[in-house]
Amino acid sequence: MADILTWQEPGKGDPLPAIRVDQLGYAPKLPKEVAVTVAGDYVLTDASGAEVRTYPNIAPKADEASGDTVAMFDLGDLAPGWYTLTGGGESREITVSERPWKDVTNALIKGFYYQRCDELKEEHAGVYKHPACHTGLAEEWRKPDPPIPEDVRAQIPPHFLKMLEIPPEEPLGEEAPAPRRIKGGWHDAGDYGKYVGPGAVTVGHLLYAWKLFPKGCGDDLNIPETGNGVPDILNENRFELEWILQMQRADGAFYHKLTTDHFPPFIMPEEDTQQEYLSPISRTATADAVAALALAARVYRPYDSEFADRCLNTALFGWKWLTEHPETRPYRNPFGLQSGFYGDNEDHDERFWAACELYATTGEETYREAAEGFYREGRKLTQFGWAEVSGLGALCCLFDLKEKGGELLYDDLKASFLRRSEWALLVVKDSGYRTAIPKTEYIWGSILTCMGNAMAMIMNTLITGREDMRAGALAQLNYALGLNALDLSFVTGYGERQIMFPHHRPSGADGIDAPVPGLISGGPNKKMNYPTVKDRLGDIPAAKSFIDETDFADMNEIAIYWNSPTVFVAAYFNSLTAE
Ligand code: 9MR
Ligand code: ZN
Repeated sequence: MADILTWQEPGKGDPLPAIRVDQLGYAPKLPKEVAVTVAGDYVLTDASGAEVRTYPNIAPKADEASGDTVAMFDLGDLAPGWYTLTGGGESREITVSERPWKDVTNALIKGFYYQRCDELKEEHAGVYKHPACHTGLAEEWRKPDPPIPEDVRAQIPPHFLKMLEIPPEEPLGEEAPAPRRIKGGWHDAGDYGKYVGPGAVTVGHLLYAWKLFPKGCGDDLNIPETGNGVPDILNENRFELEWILQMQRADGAFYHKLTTDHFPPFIMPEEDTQQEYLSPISRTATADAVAALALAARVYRPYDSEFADRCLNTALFGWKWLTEHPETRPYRNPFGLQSGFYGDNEDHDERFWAACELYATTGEETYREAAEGFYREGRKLTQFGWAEVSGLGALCCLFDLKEKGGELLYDDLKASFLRRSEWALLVVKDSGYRTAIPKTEYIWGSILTCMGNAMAMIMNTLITGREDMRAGALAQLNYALGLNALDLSFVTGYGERQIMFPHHRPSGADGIDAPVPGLISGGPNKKMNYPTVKDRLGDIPAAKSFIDETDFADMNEIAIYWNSPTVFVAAYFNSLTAE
């Protein structure tokens, strides 16, 4: 095997290749877009050196996001084989194969297994094995916020002060619940925290990937449950769902998160023995949990009706709490609980998703009415992130409820969805590398924008059959796998030039050179939230604002809810090659 190339600091080392490709290759009957940064004629030859096709007069244009001049073109239909594209004084190998994205899709799903808060056994995890972690008893966080001294208060910006005025939590029961062991769940990201909202959103992406593209989701992933008669993607999601089920408070609301009060240093999970706390509850976490559990009740019913009932009953109890607490009240981190925030001022999108799933699962009118109410407020139907989740509600309406959604939740929503998803394709057309990230949106976790837009384009093509939408979505998978301004695959373990140093504690602490495989990086971040990055990168173009080093969580962390939309996209294209 050729040496793995890695991220290259701009201006250092050899210049990046002028021809950019999907480093895992292309499928015979799907688009094969490549990018080139030098003008001229390009020639494709096959393994015997015979000329297959020429692409004359390719004329790159300036691309603001990357600062490159770049042109993209489709190589056209090709039989499986090895090819060489030559032009602009360079050549690059191109692979065409029947199942180019099969292995990476499986790896992206297995990536969740590696995030399990559990013992990872050698037979499943190989060199990435580790003993059980986070095995202590979790306590409810009950420390009151300390008063803010006047001189400190005077220095706090007004918008932040306003946030501090939000009461940090619902009134707690008089007595603290007994500390208890809460098992399982996925570590969220590069840290070991576990957060209900982001976890539920991740399950949403993955269960819809499975519902829509079962043939693309692989099986036989060598996880502990493999071979039990349940598809492995469902086995893996159940590990998170069982954790979510334990995160409900006695009154029906869900705790926002289960974390230690500080991020630990780069140590293995079993070495992180700090106290774990149940944070205050939040409405967003509660509604997300209700939605994911209601969806799970439908998905798992054929395999295990006891589990499906448990999911549904827990969801119904959570929904009852939500209806008794209709007012929006954003979560705020109590002082001292310094793990991830996942703050969100708006909870109607979460309630919308929850109502859609409950309606789809139970068929009861009250959920339809609730969903319609939240829908009427105007939803961002093409958003799939941890903060704005309306897209998951759209998935439910468009592909599960369908005609049962009626005039509003089907006809109107479909028309509105199709209109809004045009925008995703416009972003692609506006980008030199056909990347679905607007040039101003290279922020922390820009891969989420990219994959969320790809999901919207896939949903569009599933409804309309449009090939331009499908090609637009495929360009995002290509982006993740190296067709980008950095010539870099953002998925650990995959690609000729791949990230090696994600901000991921186990990968940094395990003493093994290769990072844990199947994890996608958050990607370029022009905001450069970490001040030291600015000194390193200076005024670099947005699409190149990236450093493949462990220190930079703001550009090179991994997260479960970045892997999951990537699974959705990869599973779709993998399923197209499975027929
Ligand atoms: O994904 C989150 C990103 O959108 C925010 O800008 C960022 C800063 O608040 O936080 C990200 O989430 C992190 C979380 O707070 C803690 N675990 C790691 C997450 C990924 O970086
Ligand atoms: Zn753990």
